Amino acid sequence: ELLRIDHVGIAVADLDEAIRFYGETLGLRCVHQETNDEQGVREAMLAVGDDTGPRIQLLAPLRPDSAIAKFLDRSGPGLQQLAYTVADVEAAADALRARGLRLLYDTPRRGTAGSRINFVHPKDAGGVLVELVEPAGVHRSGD
Ligand code: V0V
Repeated sequence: ELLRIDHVGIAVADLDEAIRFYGETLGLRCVHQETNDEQGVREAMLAVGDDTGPRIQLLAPLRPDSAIAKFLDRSGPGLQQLAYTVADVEAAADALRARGLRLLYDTPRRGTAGSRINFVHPKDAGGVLVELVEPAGVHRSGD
C-alpha cells in the first residue's frame, strides 16, 4: 500500500532562512514553494542529489494557532512528519482505519502541488506523525 517515502517534513520558524541554510550548508535545492492556507503553512520542497528519492519539506507557520506553530512551541524546530506516497489516499486511509488507527481527516485534504493528503495520529503510529500523499495526476477511478 505504501509505495515509497515521499518526503520528510521539518518544522522551521523562518522559511527563507531555512531554505538558505539547507542550500548553503547541505547543498539541497529548493524546487517548489507554496502557501497552504488550510494547513496554516508556508512550505518549500527541497531536492536531494539527483532528486530521484524522497524530498525534504520545510514547514513554517502562517498563524500562531497552526499545527506547525504548536509544534515549534512544544518541541522547537526539527522533524515533524514522515510522508509516504500512496496510489489512492482514500483506500490507504480506509485500510489503516480498518487496522484500528485514527486518521486525522474523514476525507482527504489538499497538500503540496495539488496532492491529496491525510495523516495518522502520532499516538497511533509510535510517536510519528505519518502523512499519506496521493500525488496529483495519478489515475483515480470515479473521477
Ligand atoms: C503532536 N504530537 C506529535 C506531533 N504533534 N508527536 C509526533 N509528531 C508530531 N508532529 C504529540 C504531542 O506531543 C502530544 O503528545 C500528542 O501528540 C497530542 O498532542 P495534542 O496537543 O493533542 O495535539 P496537537 O494540537 O499538537 O496536534 C497534533 C496533530 C496536529 C498531529 C493532531 O499537528 C495535526 O493536525 N497535524 C496534521 C496537520 C499538519 O501537521 N499540518 C502541517 C503540515 P503528549 O504530550 O500527549 O504525549 S502541512 C503538510 O504536510 C502539507 C501541506 C503537505 O505535506 O503537503
